[in-house]
Amino acid sequence: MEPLAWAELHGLVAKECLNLMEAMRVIDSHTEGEPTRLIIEGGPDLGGGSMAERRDRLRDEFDAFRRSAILEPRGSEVLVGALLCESEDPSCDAGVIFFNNVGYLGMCGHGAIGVAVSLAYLGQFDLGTHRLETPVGIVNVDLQSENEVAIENVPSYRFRESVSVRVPGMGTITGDIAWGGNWFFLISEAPCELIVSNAKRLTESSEQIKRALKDQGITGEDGGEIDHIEYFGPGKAPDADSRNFVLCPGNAYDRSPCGTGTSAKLACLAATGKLAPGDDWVQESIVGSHFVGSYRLGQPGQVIPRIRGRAFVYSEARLLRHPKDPFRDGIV
Ligand code: PYC
Repeated sequence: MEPLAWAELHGLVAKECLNLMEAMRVIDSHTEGEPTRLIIEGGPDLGGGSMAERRDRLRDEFDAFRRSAILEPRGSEVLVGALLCESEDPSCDAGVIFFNNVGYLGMCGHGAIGVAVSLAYLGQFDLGTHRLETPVGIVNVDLQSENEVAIENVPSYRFRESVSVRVPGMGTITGDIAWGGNWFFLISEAPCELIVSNAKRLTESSEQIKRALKDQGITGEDGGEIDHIEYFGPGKAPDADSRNFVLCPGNAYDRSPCGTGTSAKLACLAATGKLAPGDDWVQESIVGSHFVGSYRLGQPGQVIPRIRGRAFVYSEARLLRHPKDPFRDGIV
């Protein structure tokens, strides 16, 4: 067969196949090591309403879409998805719903930084401040350069101090409960050094703590599950104030210092008077990357955290779902 005819035939077959498939267009980035998959086309029609209402509709009616975008074979447990939506609030530039391998997040700090850098990569965000509507409130994102972003997160606060939980095989563990856009249990003493080679031990012990909190009915203020567990230890870099390990809801650990986790930490530092408004707090992650956090005062008892970090786009792709693919909705 003539090479040209072969190519044409081949092209045709490929085109026909593509017509059968559903495709979503994604931009993948990582923020201080933690990946974000921004979905810019191909999401379900969620209609109007607040971002919380649309997040609920996505969860109740289109959860297969989340699984397809995030689970293997197209994704992994480490990925956080961000579905780009039109905002309801006219003062916002975009709306976003964050999710992971097991469900939906209120906010995601590393994700918001990744979204801003990805939208800049697409030419949709200029340098300067933009507003993102999330299911738990509005987040200001200040794009400072191609890769540097400072977010002003939703109001954050320490809900309870020094809460003890009995953990089978570990004894009594004490920590603070704080909101940073998700619910966190913050523990100042880790069972071992916060280094990647200890990730298995840190993951298993924090999973046990998460389970014990749930079993003993210890929740966030609104009854919300405390689905993020955070250990703290001394920083390793000379300028780091602290290092953390953050267990995410699907039991993967955050490679970044976790934007909402750092916000929860800032709320606790403010509550104990250990950090003054406007002062910097350098939070190092388990992989050695860092966020620079600070806060201003919000409503009584609340702080408005500011988290600065870097993100880099590493891929743009069309994810395809062939109707005959047994794993078109991911491997559950
Ligand atoms: O950066 O807020 C965050 C986050 C939450 C879960 C993973 N990253």
